[in-house]
Amino acid sequence: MPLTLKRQNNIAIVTIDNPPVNAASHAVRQGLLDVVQETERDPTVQAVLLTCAGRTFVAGADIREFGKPPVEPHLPDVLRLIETAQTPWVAVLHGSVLGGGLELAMACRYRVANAGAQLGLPEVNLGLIPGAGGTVQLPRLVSAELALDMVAGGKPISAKAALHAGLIDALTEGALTPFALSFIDNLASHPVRPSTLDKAVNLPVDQAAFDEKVAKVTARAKGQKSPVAAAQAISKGFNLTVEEALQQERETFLKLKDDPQSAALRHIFFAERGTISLERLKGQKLAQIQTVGVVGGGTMGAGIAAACLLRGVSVVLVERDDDAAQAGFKRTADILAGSLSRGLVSQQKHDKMLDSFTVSANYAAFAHADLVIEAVFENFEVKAEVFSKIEAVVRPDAIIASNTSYLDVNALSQTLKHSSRAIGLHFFSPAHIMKLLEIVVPDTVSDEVLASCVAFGRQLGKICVLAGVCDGFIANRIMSAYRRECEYMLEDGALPWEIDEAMLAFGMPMGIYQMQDLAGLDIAWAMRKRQAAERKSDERYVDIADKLCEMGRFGQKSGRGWYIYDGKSRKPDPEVQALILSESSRKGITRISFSPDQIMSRILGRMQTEGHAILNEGIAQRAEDIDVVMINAFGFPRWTGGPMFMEGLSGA
Ligand code: T1G
Ligand code: NAD
Repeated sequence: MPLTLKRQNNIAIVTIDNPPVNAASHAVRQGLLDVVQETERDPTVQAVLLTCAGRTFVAGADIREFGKPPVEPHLPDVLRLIETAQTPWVAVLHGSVLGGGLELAMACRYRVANAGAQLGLPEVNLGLIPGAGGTVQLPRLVSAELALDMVAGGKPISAKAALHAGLIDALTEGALTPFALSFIDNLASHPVRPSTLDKAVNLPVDQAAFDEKVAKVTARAKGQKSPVAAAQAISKGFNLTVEEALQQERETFLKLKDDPQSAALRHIFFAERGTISLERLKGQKLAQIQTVGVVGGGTMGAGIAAACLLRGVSVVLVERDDDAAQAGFKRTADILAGSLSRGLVSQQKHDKMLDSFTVSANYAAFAHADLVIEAVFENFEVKAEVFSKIEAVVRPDAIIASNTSYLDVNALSQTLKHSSRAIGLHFFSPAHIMKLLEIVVPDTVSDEVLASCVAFGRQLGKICVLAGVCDGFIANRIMSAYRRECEYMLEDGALPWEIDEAMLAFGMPMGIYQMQDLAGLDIAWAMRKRQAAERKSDERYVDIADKLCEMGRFGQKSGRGWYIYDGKSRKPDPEVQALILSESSRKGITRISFSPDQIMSRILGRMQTEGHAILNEGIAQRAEDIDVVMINAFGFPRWTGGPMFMEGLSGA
């Protein structure tokens, strides 16, 4: 039984212990039901103190139970009993008080927390809305505006913000249970407050402003249903009785639970948490990585340096010369200043980061580095020279990594005397924000180095995915494949802005041509030129992108690419259209029109075909990893579950 009940004088202390996150599984619900019935029958119980063992209070309903037939008692039924109990319940909160866990806490008459607690209703991230009363309870404890943000946005708030908002009653930096017991003692001299659902709902301070917030939620949702449903549940709830509002919420919750979007979002929830399960990594001695060296202070080097500093790792950055080193310092410091100005870090933490950050033009600065990551130009010879310079100065046990986007990490490893310490750590731009880290596994890397880099990636808060060595690994290889497919469609009849529109309508954050213009057309051009020698003669090749580069059109940075840029505005360019039409006629292709669905079906088909090739070659461990990569590298819409999950769903 994941729940114990013990008495301390006239206080009943209930402890839930259901690792890893005390999810409100069937056994926990049954246990709570038994306790509320037992304590309601016992007049000697003055109050019930509800706490959890382990690292967190209840972090929600048990998501693993969602795909199965529901088993009684259902959470809302148990919570209503606690809500209306004669004996007041006091919830004692620590860790992640989320979803059904916060609904349980709000069903208690009082809530006390420790300073580190986070409180939220993240159900929208699983394609759901709260299903045990959260949309009705919350706007009775906090303002309508905050309730909308929390339920439709899904982001948790800190215990301090929760105290300020009226969501919790008291906060402690110290030991929680003694604090809660003395809190209960103080209650004795006060009448027990009404239950949460007996409170009047807090109406919007400014209805017009509130409606505007709801409209923004709807616009931002793009194709995802749950945020819109969450906003509707809150706004409609103002004009309903408690019973009507609870029923409305439950109906919406059950409908969304059976919606493919929720199945997709639950798939990704577990896929992102199960990316690395290699036997060879278990029990490996992990290198402690406290100081990281970075070579190259450009777009990626500065981002990687900031990503490390923001997670408390010291950084030494080396550039070609002092001017370039100072430029690298400034790029990184600008990123940290941005985090400070957005209140993501305190002044104290900001200053501490700058104190643990040094730049130099001398490789000897890496003498104490535990890991050195190169992010210099995407050229094999330049990277090989940098690798040998690093190996010449670092400790024998230091790890040497490359942030290359496409190059052969096996060949690069072999340029070292000790190739077992070489690995690929492929960050995505901007490296201090993007959650994904492709860990590229060369044939000769040691298990200890690999395991240490997985741990290091998690230390940086990254979702780590293992990738084998091939051109572009998982993300860029699939991107190259569907980019080729898009170029075939350009010759066959589509236009760049039509393809981008179709991708945006599908839910991608950006079309492929807009994305290329942002990254710069020259990087891919360099890669195509390098690949030219290996290209099969019978392989279809589209020259349009090369011709744009020969015309000096490298994208936003040159004011023209696939689009024409005038300041912030981006417009289709008749010159590009003319080039595309002339290429079709030069190749004798009769152009046809493409509907958005036809465009997306070709792109998805290509992603899935390349995904299968990657799986067959063992470049990716699982199909789920490909979904995790496409969603976290390119913003493939989460509520689809990813290209491989979609194929499973639709057989597309
Ligand atoms: N159910 C089942 N398993 C869960 C779980 C949950 N709610 N939350 C986490 N796990 C597992 C996870 O798969 C992993 O397993 C392990 O716990 C550690 O998780 C009625 C309907 C709590 C902030 O959305 O956000 O309540 O891989 O690696 O980084 O209205 O987990 O070790 O086998 O993520 O420290 C709402 C989801 C549910 C919270 C901890 N609740 N969880 O993060 O560890 S819907 C949520 C999280 C609901 C009600 C509705 C995070 C965390 P394994 P982890 P972490
Ligand atoms: P960049 O041109 O912005 O920066 C490269 C930096 O390396 C420059 O500042 C240059 O001075 C420095 N450099 C070059 N040779 C050096 C040497 N011998 N010693 C020290 N410093 C040297 O390039 P970037 O966009 O940051 O890309 C860097 C690497 O990261 C490339 O391999 C690229 O493929 C890869 N990458 C890029 C992106 C992206 O979106 N830009 C994403 C992932 C990976």
